[in-house]
Amino acid sequence: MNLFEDLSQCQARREELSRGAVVLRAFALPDEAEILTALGEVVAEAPLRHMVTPGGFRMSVALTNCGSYGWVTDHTGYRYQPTDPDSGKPWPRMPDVFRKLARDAAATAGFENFGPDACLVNLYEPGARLSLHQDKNERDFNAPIVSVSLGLPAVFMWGGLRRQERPARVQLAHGDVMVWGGPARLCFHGVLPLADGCHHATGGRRINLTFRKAA
Ligand code: MD6
Ligand code: FE
Repeated sequence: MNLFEDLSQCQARREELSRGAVVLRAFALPDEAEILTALGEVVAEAPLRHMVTPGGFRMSVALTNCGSYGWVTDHTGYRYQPTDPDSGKPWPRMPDVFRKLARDAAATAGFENFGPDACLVNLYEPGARLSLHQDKNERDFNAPIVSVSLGLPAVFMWGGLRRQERPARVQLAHGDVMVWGGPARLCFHGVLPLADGCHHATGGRRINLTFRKAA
């Protein structure tokens, strides 16, 4: 048997959650080291911080951004902006390894030519969660969303187009990439409270990179 012959075993497994929503298992693993190095540089320039929702709640998830636009929230609302509200400076540029990963994942899921201009970096510590929501601050909904999971596994809630639909629970592990677009672009989604654990890449935390075409 030739161990190097069967390429199919290297290919990320592809799971379709609903029409337009695909999980690419382990898709980011080949780029793990490069991603973590680039992430360290982004976070050094624009530190992770807890933002406040328009309703006045401090988010349990800490966040930062890279790319031309960053997603922010404060008492006035949710929006994308070209500068970091803490420093007043532009967000760090999007590392090439991020841009390429997002483009390749989108294409593998059936969305060609994805050109993200915003990458939201989310840090989950144990207990951090994200309640069910739709991503609808972007200007047009033709582009998909690409979401990369790193570190501790999380339970992702994948719902429908109406909040009332009971969401499916999907485990997302280190290196998994989830892509949603087309008929799934406005589906409700969220993350259950992160469980304690220890991961070789991130310690006791989960990091999520979410790529969007914001403008
Ligand atoms: C995640 N994040 O962290 C998914 N959406 O796995 C999101 O869905 C998200 O963190 C809109 C705004 C901020 C987010
Ligand atoms: Fe979201």
